[in-house]
Amino acid sequence: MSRVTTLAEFIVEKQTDFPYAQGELSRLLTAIRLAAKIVNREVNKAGLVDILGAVGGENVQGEEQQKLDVFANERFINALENQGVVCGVASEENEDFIPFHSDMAQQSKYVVAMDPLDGSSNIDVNVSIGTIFSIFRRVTDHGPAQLEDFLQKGLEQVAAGYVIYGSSTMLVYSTGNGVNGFTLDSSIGVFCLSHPKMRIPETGKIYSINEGNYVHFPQGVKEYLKYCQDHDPATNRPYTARYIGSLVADFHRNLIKGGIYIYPGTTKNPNGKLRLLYECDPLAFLIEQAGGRASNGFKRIMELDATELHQRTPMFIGSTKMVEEAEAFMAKYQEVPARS
Ligand code: AHM
Ligand code: MG
Repeated sequence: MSRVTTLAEFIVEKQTDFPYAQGELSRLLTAIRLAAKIVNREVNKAGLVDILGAVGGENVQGEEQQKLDVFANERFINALENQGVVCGVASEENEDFIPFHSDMAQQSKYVVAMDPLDGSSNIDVNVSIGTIFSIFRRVTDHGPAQLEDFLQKGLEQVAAGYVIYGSSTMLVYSTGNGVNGFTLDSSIGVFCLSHPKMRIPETGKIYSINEGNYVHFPQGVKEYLKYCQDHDPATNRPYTARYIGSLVADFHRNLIKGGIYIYPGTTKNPNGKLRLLYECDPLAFLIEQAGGRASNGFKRIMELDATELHQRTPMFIGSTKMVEEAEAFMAKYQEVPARS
C-alpha cells in the first residue's frame, strides 16, 4: 500500500516554509481543519435533521434547530477563538468583525476572513456547498483585531483555502507555495492528500455564469457569451455551460477541468454579488497559485483596494486564456465597474 500523507502531517512538514511563524499558522490551519470536520458531520445529516425538526422546529433532544450557516459560523469562530491563533475574525454572517480578547489571541499575528457556509441555499436540495477562508498577517501591533487588519489587498494574503462538502469532502489550500487538496476519509475522520500540486489547465471548455441575468449583463459579457457559444472547431467552441450556483463547487470543478467562472456587475448591481474579502480574494489567491487568473474584468482581483468588510466586486476567474479572452471583450466595450 502506498504511503498516505495526512493533512496534519502535511501542515507540520510545511511549517518550515514559515520559520518566522513559530507554528502559529500551523495551529491556525489545524483549527480550520477541526471546524471543517465538525461542519461536515452536520452537513451530512442535514436532510435527516430537517425531517426530525419539521414539527415545531426542534430536534429529538428538544434543542432548537439552528440554521446550518449559523452553526458553521459558530463552529469556525469557536475553533479559532479557542485555539488563540488569531486576534479576530470577519465573517459573511456578522456585520462587524469579531475581535478576540484572550492574552494569546491579542499576541497572535493573524486574522481570518471567511464565508463559513457559501451557497447555503443549496443545503435543502443536497447540492455541494463550501467554506471559504482567507488568512492575513495583522497590520496592528498587538491587542484585539482592528478594522485595518482586515482591510488589506488580496496580495497580502498569507494563506487561503476552501472546504467543499460534496460527494466527498475536500479541503484545498495554499500558503503561497502551490495548491494542495485533501480528501476526508470519513471512516477514520482524516483528511488525506489526494490532489497534490493542483494546476488549472491553461484553457478549458467550461463557462459558468448565471445566464438568467443576461438582460442585465454588460455588453462585454454578452459578447463574450456569444463567443463561447459560437461554432469554431479550431478553438474547441462552442464551450459547454456548467453552473451550480454554489461558488466553491463551480470553482472546484473548473480548477480541476479548466474553465471560467463569471459573476459580473449588472445594471441592477454594478459590483455584482460576490464579496471581495472572503469569497473573491481567497479564490483569486488559489487560482493564481494554481496557474490561473482572476480579475474584475479589468483589474486583478488581488490588487483591488478593500474599503469595507462586505464589499462586493465582479469576478472573472479560471483558466488564464479564458479569463484573458473575457477581459478582451470587456476592454472592447469598456464598461468599467463602479468600484475599480
Ligand atoms: P451566499 O454567500 O449568500 O451563499 O451567495 C453566494 C452564492 C455563490 O455560492 C454562488 O456562486 C452565487 O451566490 C450564486 O448567485 P446567483 O444565484 O445569483 O447565481
Ligand atoms: Mg457566500
